[in-house]
Amino acid sequence: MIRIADEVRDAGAVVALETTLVAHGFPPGEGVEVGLASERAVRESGAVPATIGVLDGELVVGLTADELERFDASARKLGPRDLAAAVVQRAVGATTVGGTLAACAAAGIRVMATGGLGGVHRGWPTPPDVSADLQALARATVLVVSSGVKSLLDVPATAELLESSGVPVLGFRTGELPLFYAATGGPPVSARVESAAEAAAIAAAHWRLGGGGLLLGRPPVDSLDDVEPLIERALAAAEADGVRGPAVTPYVLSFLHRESGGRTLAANRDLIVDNARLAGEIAAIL
Ligand code: PSU
Ligand code: MN
Repeated sequence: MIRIADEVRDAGAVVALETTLVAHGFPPGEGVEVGLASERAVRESGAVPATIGVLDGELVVGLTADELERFDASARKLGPRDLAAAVVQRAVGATTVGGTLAACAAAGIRVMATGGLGGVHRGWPTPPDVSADLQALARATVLVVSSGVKSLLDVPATAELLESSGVPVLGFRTGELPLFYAATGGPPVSARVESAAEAAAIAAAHWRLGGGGLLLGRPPVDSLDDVEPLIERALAAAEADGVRGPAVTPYVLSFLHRESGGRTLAANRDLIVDNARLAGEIAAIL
């Protein structure tokens, strides 16, 4: 039911990568390129990438490049609760951060990278939409490297929930949780770190103390500071089109990619690959 690639099983340092951003976060074809670029970045840091998804009745930890090609917009989006059904029903299933963390537990992986964590959607409790990423992170024994929480969400509320759940929120050379496309303006982190080694040491200490998941926020190198009006337009369009639940994030991302003339797309790609590189450095140290 679970297939772990030999290279992943034998590796000392592994970084888990998700497939929802591959299938649903980019225009057709480009998501696979981002996934492969992330894998290369992990390798350049001295770790082995384990891209995770459900295929042909198995939860695969360490997809091949050919297998990754099958993750297009028709793939199911799999949170933690969806893994079993996708395996039994032999669906092509793209794992979210939460779904990927569930696989990390099964495979013993301690570091993962993504673009932006899911969280509390704006307007809570209407809709009462909170990503399963948060509970999964609280339960996992994994350090997630991201550019904070996706800023189409209610980031301060998400930060509060992370605090309530006992999840350390580390800032990579910043005291503010990055706002996905924007480097500054987010809520304060619980601790600022200056290096990959310091983040690795804190994660190891957190686990020795019986703790679970940690978030490490790495700010995007090229900060986009003018996206908020576009995000508001995207959310209004989603509402007008009756888009709900798991469909909201893919809808909003593609709206932004289109309406920004590709600026958010380039930013999203770069930050994902840079997060994968940093995650690789941390895995190599751990
Ligand atoms: N980061 C990106 N693009 C994405 C995601 C993260 O740059 O598409 C995905 C992750 O898989 C995350 C999901 O778990 O968005 C959150 O979806 P939702 O808001 O529906 O929980
Ligand atoms: Mn949701």
